[in-house]
Order: sequence, then structure tokens, then C-alpha cells
Amino acid sequence: MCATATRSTRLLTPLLLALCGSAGAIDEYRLDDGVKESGIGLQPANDYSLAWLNRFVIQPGHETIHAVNLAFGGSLAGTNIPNGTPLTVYVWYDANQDGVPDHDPVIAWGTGVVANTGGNTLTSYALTQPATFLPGDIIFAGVVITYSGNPQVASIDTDGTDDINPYPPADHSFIASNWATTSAPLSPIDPAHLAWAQLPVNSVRNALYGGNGDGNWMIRLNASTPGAPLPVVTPTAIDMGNIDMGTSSVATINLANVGTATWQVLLYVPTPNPMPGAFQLLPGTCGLPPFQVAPGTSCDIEATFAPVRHGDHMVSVEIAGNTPPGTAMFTLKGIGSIFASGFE
Ligand SMILES: [Ca+2]
Ligand SMILES: [Ca+2]
Repeated sequence: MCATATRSTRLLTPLLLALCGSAGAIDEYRLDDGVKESGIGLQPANDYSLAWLNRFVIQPGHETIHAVNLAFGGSLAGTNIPNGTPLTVYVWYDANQDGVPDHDPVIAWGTGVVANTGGNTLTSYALTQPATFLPGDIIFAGVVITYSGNPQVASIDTDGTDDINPYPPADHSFIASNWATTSAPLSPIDPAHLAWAQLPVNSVRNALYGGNGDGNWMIRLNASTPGAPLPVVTPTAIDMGNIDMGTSSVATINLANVGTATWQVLLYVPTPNPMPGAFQLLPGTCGLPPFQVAPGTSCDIEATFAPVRHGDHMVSVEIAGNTPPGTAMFTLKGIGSIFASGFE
């Protein structure tokens, strides 16, 4: 069954341009021109686990991958993978940076179901956690799907009508598959070991075209610049009051991170330095520096004011860490009183 990759696939007639849809998302990574020429499936009818994936190189300013976008099937008139079929999208890191996805680790994934089958419209599948890489890193992104029969499943671009780089295709697309046999039911592809599949992962050029052609899957990625912390300190100016010497007051300062990366708090830098002895900063729920504030969370620190002389006291505190200087600060002030305390 399914003895060779060439025999196990079939190519469809080209789509009419009039059938074309366009992708709605902004796709920071793509290899296709937006119009499939074929839908690739496996023959004969059987239970299959199919993986198809593209290779991409991380570009500066687009280091964080959020979503994998896919088109499915071939001609609208053909027999396509049904809408609603469950799937899992993956992003792999090319651990040895050799450009071959044989035993490379899965870094991120997401789940969903097939949609817009047979058309050129891509459907977006968000990753459960975005994955951030370095410029120049080689990654792979694609999908593993289990299905029965012999529909057209994976949409491929083989002609190139725009200047998406790289074009002509240059061995940037790969395929792997498992299938049921008379002696064993289907076992789903292990995404961490695509080279162990029954059809071990191979380039589209070799697996589908016998070395005499190539194509790019309609797999695109949404990406953004790496996240950054955005601290919000509340309040930023704290009046600890008119406090009798020998007593103290307490204030709570909330440190929130409304950004998209962890806020690393390293230390408090007071001005004047060292901090006047009347003031003290306590761990609160944040803990003592260094501590972290995750995106979308906050914690509290506490300040005490216990004057030992009368008059005005003031200190400005910078919360130093992985944010630009001056972005996270607060001031404390208070008055030491000798009138209400009973000193005579
Ligand atoms: Ca095309
Ligand atoms: Ca590799």
C-alpha cells in the first residue's frame, strides 16, 4: 500500500483564477503566491496521518510567531478534506540548523479544525503560546492531520505569480505520512520525529515530483516583534502623612505589568542614596528584588514611614530592571511631627 511517495500522491488540474480568494491576515512569513495549483492527498483510500510543513528563516522585527495559517484541499469541484476535521499546527526549531526537519523539537502548537476547504482562503490557527526566535534562525511550521479516504488535503503553489521569496521554490516544503496496514492500525505521526514516519519526511521536490519539480505549501505565519514589559506604578506620588515621631504609617504601591513580556525587577535605586532611614520598603506580595511581574499581572510592595526627626522627608525611588530608565518610579514623602505625640 502506498509504496512510494510519487505513486501515493495525486495532482489536480489548475484552478481557474476566477475562483481565487485572498488571505485576510497579514502574513509575515509566506512562500506561496496565494493561488494553489494542486491539492495533495494520499492514495489509495485508507486511514492516514499526514504532515506538511514549510521551512522559514526568522527575519529581524518578526521574531515572535503567533499563528500558523493554512489553505486546504484542491479544486472546489474536487473531493477535499472535510471542513471540521481536527488538526494540530506546529512550529519546530531546526535544532541543528541543517534545514531538514528530521528530528527537530516542537516549540509551539495550536489546535483547530479544517475550514475553507478547496478554496484559496487561508485559515489562521493561533499558537497556545507564541514562540520567539532569533533573526537568522531556521524554523519549520506546518500541520499534522488524521483522516480517512483519499481526499485532497494539502494546498500547494507550484507556479509562482508574484515575487514571494524564495521563488522558484527551493526545497522549502516537506511532507511525511503514516497509514494503516493490514497488520497494524494507523499510528499518528510523532511530530518530534518526522523521519520515523512510514513515509519519512522528505522534500516536496523528491516526495511528490521525483526530483523534477517543486512547490511551496500554502502555509503562512503571523509574527511580531518580541514582546516588551510595560510597567504601571500606582500611585506614583505617595504622601505618608504627618506622623508623630515614634510611630509609623504604611502605604501600598501596586506594580503592574500591562506589557507583553515579563518585567524583571532587579533593584530599587533611591534618590537620595542611601534611602533616608525614616523610609523602608517591604516585600509585600512582590517579594524582595530581584522578582518578576508576568504580563497581565501585578503585585504590591509596602512602604513604611517612621520619622525620627521632625520636618519634611522625601525620597524618589526608581524600580530598575528590564525597562528603560525613568519608566517605573515613585516618590514617598512625609512629615515628622512633634506636636501630637505627647513630647513636651
Ligand atoms: Ca500559484
Ligand atoms: Ca534539522
